Amino acid sequence: MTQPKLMLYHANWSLCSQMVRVALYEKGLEFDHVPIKLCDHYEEAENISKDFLKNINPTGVVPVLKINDEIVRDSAYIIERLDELQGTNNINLWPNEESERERLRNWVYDTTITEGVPMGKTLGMTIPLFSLGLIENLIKSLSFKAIWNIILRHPRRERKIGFVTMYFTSLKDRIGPLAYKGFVEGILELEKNLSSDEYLFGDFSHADINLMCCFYRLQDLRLDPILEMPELPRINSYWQKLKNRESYTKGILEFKDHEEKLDEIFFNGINPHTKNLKEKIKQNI
Ligand SMILES: N[C@@H](CCC(=O)N[C@@H](CS)C(=O)NCC(=O)O)C(=O)O
Repeated sequence: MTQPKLMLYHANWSLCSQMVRVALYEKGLEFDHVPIKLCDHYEEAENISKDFLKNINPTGVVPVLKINDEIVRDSAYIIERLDELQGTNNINLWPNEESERERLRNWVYDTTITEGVPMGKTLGMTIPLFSLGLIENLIKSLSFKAIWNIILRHPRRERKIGFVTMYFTSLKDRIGPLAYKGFVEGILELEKNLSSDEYLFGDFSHADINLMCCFYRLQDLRLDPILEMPELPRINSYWQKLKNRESYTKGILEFKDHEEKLDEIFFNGINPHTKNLKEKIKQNI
C-alpha cells in the first residue's frame, strides 16, 4: 500500500508541532514540511499572513497537516489520523479496544494544548504558561510594527491580548499561582499511573508522545530537575526511556530553536519556579 502525500506546516519550537513530528517518525511516514515563523517569535509572522489564514488555517496556529489534498488541523486529531496510515514501522499509537481508547483519549487531551480547556487546568495546559519565560522575551524584542500587525490580524482574541500585554508589560511572573496546582496534580497523577518498566499504556502510545514533548519543554525551560526528584522514581526512568527513542532525536532534537536565548534567560541554569514546584510536590505526595 502506498502512503498518501503528507505536507506538514509546523514550527520548530512549538509543542504541538513536536508532537506531530514525533508521531511521523514513530510511524516511519515520509513527509514534506514547511516551517512557519510564528508571530510571537518572528517579525515575519507567517502564521497570520493572508495566505496562511486563507489557505491553511483560519485560526492562525500550527501544526497543520495536508494529507493529499485534505487539510487536517489540531495535533491530537492529526496524530489519530496518522495512526491510520501505514509507514515503514509497524507500530500503533492507539489501542483497538474501545474502553482503552477512551482512557487514552483522556490522557492525550490532558497532556497537550486542548482548545476550550482553561490555562493551567491540566498538565498540558500548564506548559504554555511556563513557556512564557521565553515567549515574553521574544515578544519584547519584536518591533512595534510587528505588534501592530498582531493587533490587526491575529484571529484569536485571547492570544492577541496576551501577546500585546507581554509586549507592553509582563505576564511571566504572574503565572505561578495559575500553573502550580495543575502541574503538581498532573505530575503526581502520572507517577501513580506509571509502572516501573513500561510506557503509560504498556506499549508506546500517543500519550507517551505528548509527555515526551512536555518533558522536553521542561528541560528547555530548566524545569527538568523536577523529573529527577527521588520522590518521582517512575517518572525519572520513564523520561530516560522516552529520550532513548529515535523519534525523540529526529522529531525534537533535530529541530531545536532559541538555544542561545534560553541560555541567556536561564544563564545560571536555574528557573525560579523549580524550587517552588519541588516543594509543592513534596507536600502533596
Ligand atoms: N490545539 C492546537 C494548538 C495549536 C497551537 O496553539 N499552536 C501554537 C504553537 S504550539 C501556535 O501556533 N501559536 C501561534 C499563535 O498563537 O500565534 C493543536 O494541538 O494543534
